[in-house]
Amino acid sequence: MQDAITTLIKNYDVTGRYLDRDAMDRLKSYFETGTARVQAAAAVNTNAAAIVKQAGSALFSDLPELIRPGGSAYTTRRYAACLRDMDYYLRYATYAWVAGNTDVLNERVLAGLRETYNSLNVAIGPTVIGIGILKDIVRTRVAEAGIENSAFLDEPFDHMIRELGETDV
Ligand SMILES: CCC1=C(C)/C(=C/C2=NC(=C\c3[nH]c(/C=C4\NC(=O)[C@H](C)[C@H]4CC)c(C)c3CCC(=O)O)/C(CCC(=O)O)=C2C)NC1=O
Repeated sequence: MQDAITTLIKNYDVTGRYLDRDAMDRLKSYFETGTARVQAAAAVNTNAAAIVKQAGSALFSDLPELIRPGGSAYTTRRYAACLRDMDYYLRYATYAWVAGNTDVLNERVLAGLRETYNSLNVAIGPTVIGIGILKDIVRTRVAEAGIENSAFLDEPFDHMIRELGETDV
């Protein structure tokens, strides 16, 4: 698992370079957003259950066929698995904010996920929509918590949407 700092150091170490101006700028921007990253994670943390519930309601009201017979969230077991997955996406997004890096998502969330979903007949398109809904709710909540300087918020959600949404893998 990589974070903003280990990734940077690794890149410089590979070529035996001292940290230069560019490295300083990148580190500076990471440290400058550091408090906001942790605050955003804390704001989500205390509201996680409500956020997941709200996102689930929005997803199932946008796509009611998911919870009808034949839908991929039909039956209580699958419904619960879907909300649990949404909770995973949310929790790992907060890790990625703090790490300043999306590597944790590749390693812990996205690896093999598409294959799992395909083999269990879980709809990927609606999952991508669900992650987008989570992103919007989180943005609103973090803004309500008065956290500024939060340009990093969308990044992990966009990363998961991009990786999961790709159709050519
Ligand atoms: C931390 C990383 C991690 C992830 C991401 C993860 C996902 C994950 N979701 C699963 C199932 C599932 N995921 C869903 C999800 C949905 N159904 C829908 O209609 C919606 C579109 C969507 C919710 C947004 C469903 C319904 C299942 C159950 C499928 C089945 O067993 O029939 C499974 C199969 C095993 C299980 O049921 O637990 C995995 C591994 N597991 C992990 O450990």
